[in-house]
Formats: sequence, structure tokens, C-alpha cells
Amino acid sequence: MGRRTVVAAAMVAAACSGGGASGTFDLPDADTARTGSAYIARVVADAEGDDLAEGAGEHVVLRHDLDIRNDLGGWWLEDAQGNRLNVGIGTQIDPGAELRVHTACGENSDEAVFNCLDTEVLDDDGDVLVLRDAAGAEVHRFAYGDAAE
Ligand SMILES: [Ca+2]
Ligand SMILES: [Ca+2]
Repeated sequence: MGRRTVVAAAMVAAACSGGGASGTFDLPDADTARTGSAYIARVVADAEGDDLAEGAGEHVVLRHDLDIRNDLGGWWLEDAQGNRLNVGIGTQIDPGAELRVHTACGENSDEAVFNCLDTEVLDDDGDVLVLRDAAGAEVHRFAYGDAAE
């Protein structure tokens, strides 16, 4: 019970002090502290301009803070409607590094993976995203925006 209160308070604080553009949602610090694997650190649900702009647009930022490389091969993100964003085959994240998973088309790199979908996945006002490993097991869940209320 106590922890829920702390998390809720942190979410309010993040929403008020974020300083980021609207449509960007950061995972509260209280939540990042208890993840034991890669996690959803940020959702840019409404990017500046077209959310499906090539090489840009809406995306999810994955991060992990462990001392070892995290192998994300075959992992994917799923929203409340069952839409999928694939993290990619053979994708890894170095300790302390971040990886952007984009809905739009673009050139894959160590920092970004592009799904090349023709419709948006990340609801601008709020959604529930689940990060799943290659076996489909839930690794992390982040309800952002109005879905968090
Ligand atoms: Ca969007
Ligand atoms: Ca937009």
C-alpha cells in the first residue's frame, strides 16, 4: 500500500516537472529502481510533426541499468489493442544504454530500431505498453497518460 502511494506521487511529480514536450511520458524514478531487466524508460507518443515521419516520429525508449549486456533478440512491445512493435532480431542493449523503438520506417542502428508500420501504435493521450521477451513473457508494463489514471 505504501509503495503505491509513493509511485502515484512520483507520477504526479514527473507529470508536473517533466519539462518535456506534451505527448512524452517518462517512467517515474520509483519504478525504474525495481526493474531487474530492460524496461520502458520513456514513451514519445506524440512526436513533433508526423508520428510516422521516416527516421523519426513516435517511439519507445528502452533502457537497462544492469552490468551486463541485455539480449533483446525477438522481444516486442504490445499496446492495449494488441498492436506490436518489434524490438528486432539480435538486438542488444549495453549497460546503461538506451534503444529507441520506432513505429515509422528508417535505418536501423545501435540506437534505434524501425518497424516501418503505416499506422500509429502509441496513442497520444495514453496507452498501456507491455514489453515481452522472445518467449512472450511480460518483462515490464508501463501505463502512461490517461491510461495510468
Ligand atoms: Ca502517436
Ligand atoms: Ca505528432
